[in-house]
Amino acid sequence: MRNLIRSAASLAFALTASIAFAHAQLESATPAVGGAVASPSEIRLKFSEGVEPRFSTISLATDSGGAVALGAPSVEPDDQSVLIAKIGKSLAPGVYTVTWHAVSVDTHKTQGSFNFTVTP
Ligand SMILES: [Cu+2]
Repeated sequence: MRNLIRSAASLAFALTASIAFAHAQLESATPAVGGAVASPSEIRLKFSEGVEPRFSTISLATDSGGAVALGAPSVEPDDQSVLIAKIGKSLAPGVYTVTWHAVSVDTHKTQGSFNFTVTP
């Protein structure tokens, strides 16, 4: 009986864990996480599931914390898991921080940030 309770508990935990993983996690980005690129024209974030562009945000900041203006986020027409924001100007060389808040199609919220470097 004790074993049965224990396996029921671990099954419940496994189910909870798999539900937790069903949120929009960042799978890849362009510019890449930690990458070094020439001045990019947009930021593309690939998530593990579809996201709602109206409720999701991408922001970009310089090394000194200054905000860089971005266009309103959108998703790829044929792939709702790719969130895109256009960068309105060319970026000076330096380290930039992307901060994102995603609301997935199941309304769950995730967030994160990463750096990339713009090369001269
Ligand atoms: Cu979720």
